[in-house]
Amino acid sequence: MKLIVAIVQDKDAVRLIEALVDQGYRATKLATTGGFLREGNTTLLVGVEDDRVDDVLDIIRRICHSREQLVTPLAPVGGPIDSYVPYPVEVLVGGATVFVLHVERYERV
Ligand code: 2BA
Repeated sequence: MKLIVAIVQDKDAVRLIEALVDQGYRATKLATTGGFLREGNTTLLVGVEDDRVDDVLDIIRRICHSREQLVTPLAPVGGPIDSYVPYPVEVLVGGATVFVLHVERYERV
């Protein structure tokens, strides 16, 4: 068995959960925050048999889209703040960031 940990954008999360549940998968949704943008994103935990991993990844690929997002860098620590002009820069946010972990043991009590 595998645990799929998928970090996705909030905009894609509802459709992704619906698609997973429609296909008979069990999923848990966590409200998370990206360390770089410090903005909300969604982490899904999906426990599946090994032979279902690729199907779940296909569903994630189909639903989750990359988007460009503007981020304004913070002033450099210790640097001159009065002359610092924060220009927004674009970053490309996934898609999805997916980890597939081996599950040692799974029980539903
Ligand atoms: P954030 O950490 O908020 O990152 C959002 C986007 O900012 C990233 O998109 C990436 O394009 C950019 N970015 C992140 N760290 C950067 C850095 N040090 N320098 C330049 N650009 C940077 P994604 O790569 O698609 O990541 C989306 C979210 O997935 C991340 O949100 C984070 O919550 C999670 N994530 C990505 N890689 C991870 C990892 N190795 N471990 C844990 N979480 C991860």
